[in-house]
Amino acid sequence: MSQAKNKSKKANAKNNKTNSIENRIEPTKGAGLGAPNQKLEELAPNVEDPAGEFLTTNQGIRVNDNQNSLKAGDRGPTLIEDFMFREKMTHFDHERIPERVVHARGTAAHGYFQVYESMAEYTRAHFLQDPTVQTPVFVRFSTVVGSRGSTDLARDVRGFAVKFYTQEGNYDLVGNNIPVFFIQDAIKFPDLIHAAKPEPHNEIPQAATAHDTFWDFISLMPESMHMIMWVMSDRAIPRSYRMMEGFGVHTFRFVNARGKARFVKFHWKPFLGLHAVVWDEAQKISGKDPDFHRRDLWEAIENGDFPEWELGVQIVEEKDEHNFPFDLLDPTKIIPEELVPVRPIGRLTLNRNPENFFAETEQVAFHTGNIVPGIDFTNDPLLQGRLFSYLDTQLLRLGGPNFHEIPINRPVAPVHNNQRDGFMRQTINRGQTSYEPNSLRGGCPFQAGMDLSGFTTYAEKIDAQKVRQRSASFFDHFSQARLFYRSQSPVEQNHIIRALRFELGKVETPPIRERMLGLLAQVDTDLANRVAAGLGLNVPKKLEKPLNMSVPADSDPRKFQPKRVTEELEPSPALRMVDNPNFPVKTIRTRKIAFLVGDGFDEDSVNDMKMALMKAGAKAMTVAPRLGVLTGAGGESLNADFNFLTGASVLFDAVYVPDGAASVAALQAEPDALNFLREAYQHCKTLAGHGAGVQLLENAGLGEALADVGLIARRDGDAKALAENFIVGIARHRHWEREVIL
Ligand code: HDE
Repeated sequence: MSQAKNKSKKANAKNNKTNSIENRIEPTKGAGLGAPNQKLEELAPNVEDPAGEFLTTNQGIRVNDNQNSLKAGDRGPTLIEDFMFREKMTHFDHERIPERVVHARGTAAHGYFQVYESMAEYTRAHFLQDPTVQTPVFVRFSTVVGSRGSTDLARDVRGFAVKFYTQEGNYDLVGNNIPVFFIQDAIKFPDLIHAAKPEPHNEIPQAATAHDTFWDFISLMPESMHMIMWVMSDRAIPRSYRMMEGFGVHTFRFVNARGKARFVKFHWKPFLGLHAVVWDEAQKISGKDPDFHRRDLWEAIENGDFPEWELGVQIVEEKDEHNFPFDLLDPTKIIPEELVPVRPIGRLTLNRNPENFFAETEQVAFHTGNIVPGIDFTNDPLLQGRLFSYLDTQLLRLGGPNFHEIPINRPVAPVHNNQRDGFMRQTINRGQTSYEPNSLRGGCPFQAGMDLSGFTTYAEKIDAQKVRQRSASFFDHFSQARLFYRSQSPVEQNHIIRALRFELGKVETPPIRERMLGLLAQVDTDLANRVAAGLGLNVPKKLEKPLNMSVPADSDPRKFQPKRVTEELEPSPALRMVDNPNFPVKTIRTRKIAFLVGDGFDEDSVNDMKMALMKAGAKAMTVAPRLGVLTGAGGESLNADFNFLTGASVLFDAVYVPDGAASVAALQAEPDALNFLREAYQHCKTLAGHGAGVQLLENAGLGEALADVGLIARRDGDAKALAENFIVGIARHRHWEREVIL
């Protein structure tokens, strides 16, 4: 391991010289940047635009009357002859396809990926060779448990699925925003998802794990404990898709042109840093704007604030496979960055929203089996199961074996083979032959040698018996859960505890709660005691022995007990969100700041602050007692973006109350304005008041808190001077010292 460590460190250092974080962090801005996107060009002929066109049937017949069906007399029955009516209604009746069984709720965008420097030493993948090549991508973010119409802010894992349209065919990196998973073997996946989904007898609750069946399953599944720590943390309620990490989760392989293989883990690191909302806020956003994340992504791209991530890799030499205190094939484990650094290798930029949600976002079909030469699988039993599931699920969801012909799924690389026919076949295959070998077409299409990008599987040596077993190296279920918990800041630990109190508090069957406390005690006794205190319970003295967990029939339960690991891993600061050393650059770019205003606002106080925030890349939006045009003290007009019914503090990152006595008086008369301020304060956001605006903060009961770092008041002087401090405050994201730790 130490050699692996040294080597990766060296590689990292070398890379950092050419690509220091300051150089890399400069955002790609503005529409039209980037080389022409080959995938978008390829999609263009499929885009339909009705501008200036006649309404027609699907057969191209122009429609003369789209208001009335054909009837026998104006009060008579509709005639079956009405082909226009029947075609329109039939199409409508068949508009729905099955939603994804998991990850049903999602949103996506186009963009491109560019490698920083050639990775030829590690992989022969074409898209990782040339820093001048921009590879088109389509990226879909999702939640896992909820239905298509559920809220974005559910406590859940987020999917982070990237389809690279490379010159060698499609490569899909179908990841999550959490680097581990609940289970170690794919055969448990249907059980896990059934337990998490709404309960089957009453279909309650939607998009939530806070119910009996989920925790019943988890309490019997100690291997899930590491993942549970992540899902109970703020990682599961991100502020934005643009502010979360992504992970390939499994260990994969890189294979270079000489056939040498190394293990690799993939990471996506967002340029905007890692940020979350608080749970109370998440629940309120779910009511005020269930499309919060979807809207955020869409608007950022429309505004030219292109979301960006850096692709990083952890590379491990094959000879070091067994030198870690965990198994690289176990998807409930991470490789701490302190053991193997993450080397940044390229940048992902999303710069174009889809034209049509259904055609692109809903019909895109990701598959872990879509890989290109230079990348290969490992025997992670979760990955192996996924290799079956994704293709299988597309067949049902997209209606047959030709879903690869749907425009969004088509590679930009040419497709030639002898597969034929099936429902909805689009390709018109010319010629007599549909088999290989053939002489009638000179053997076309040919197989490709490795030098011509022919895919070859890495020849891993396997010499084993067929067994239904799990390796003993998979049986440490708690040490990394502990590592994660102990690596968090106190406020983040508090959030995990409160999340567990919430979730287990919703569980109605007492033994499930108790079993969970027993498992939590294996992770950390302080954690278990604090969760127990919130539930009014005591932590059971001993873990039930042998643990009542899923054990194969005819097996000895004693052989399935979690392994105790005495060697503790050092806390990893890279696992926390607050003050994570990987994200040193604090920015307020793309943050939304609420300006509370009424008629009579002070123009300078509004405009100076607006300018300063805009310069720093944030967006000021006005919230007023009413919609329409407001008039300032000096007669200037200002449009109200929201009133107190359509806007709420949870939809903004910070709040500013500008000067203007009449404006403040109008706000004072609006009880929701004071609630707005109190709620933003409770969620630890930065608030600022200027001139008379300070009075409103005081009237909201925040007077005493004005010394607080996150509350910035100024009765005199200009808004410009105030802005500097305000921006520093917002860049901290939240002022956690305000939070009461219970
Ligand atoms: Fe998935 N997963 N998954 N999953 N998954 C699906 O495929 C599955 C797992 C992930 O935006 C399904 O097209 C099994 C891990 C994402 O369209 C399905 C197992 C990770 C998406 C499926 C897992 C993921 C899916 C449902 C356990 C992170 C959404 C619809 C072995 C590395 C992709 C579909 C999109 C979707 C199966 C576990 C990520 C049923 C059997 C671990 C991001 O095929």
